[in-house]
Amino acid sequence: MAAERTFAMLKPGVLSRRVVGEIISKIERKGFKIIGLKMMNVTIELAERQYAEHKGKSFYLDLLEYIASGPVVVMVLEADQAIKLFRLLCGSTSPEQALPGTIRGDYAMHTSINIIHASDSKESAVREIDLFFRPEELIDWEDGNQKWI
Ligand code: FUP
Repeated sequence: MAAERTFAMLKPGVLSRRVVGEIISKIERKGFKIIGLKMMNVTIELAERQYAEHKGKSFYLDLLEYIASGPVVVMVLEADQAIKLFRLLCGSTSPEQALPGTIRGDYAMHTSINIIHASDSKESAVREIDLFFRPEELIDWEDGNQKWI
């Protein structure tokens, strides 16, 4: 099966809560290959581009303010079916529906601050990776463990 790439963001608050390592551990333990990783501040302009599909919705302005409110950790993850499997690991958008064991199920209480972002389609993944990473920031390293994952 061809490896797929997806975009992940640990949203503002994860650094304050000191849980960056725990969440990345869950992502690694599942078997995703991290090929891009950095910490950054997101401007309102960048948040607008990331969430353009939600423009006009009731939660849109609060969402932009939240995403720009503190540093985030962004990643590009690679795996077979990375987009679908990573969204499963994150859990439902609403923490009320996210099952225990998922990242949102274990770390989030409210939809508006649901701790993690995961691309929802191939098109979104390509667009979001391109928005947040330059090509030279992605490292396609040799994965000797691939046959076990
Ligand atoms: P997801 O694909 O899981 O990130 O979910 P959506 O694209 O539907 O929503 C994007 C973000 O908007 C969510 F992560 C949180 C926020 N949101 C709200 O604050 N309220 C809502 O009712 C829906 C989404």
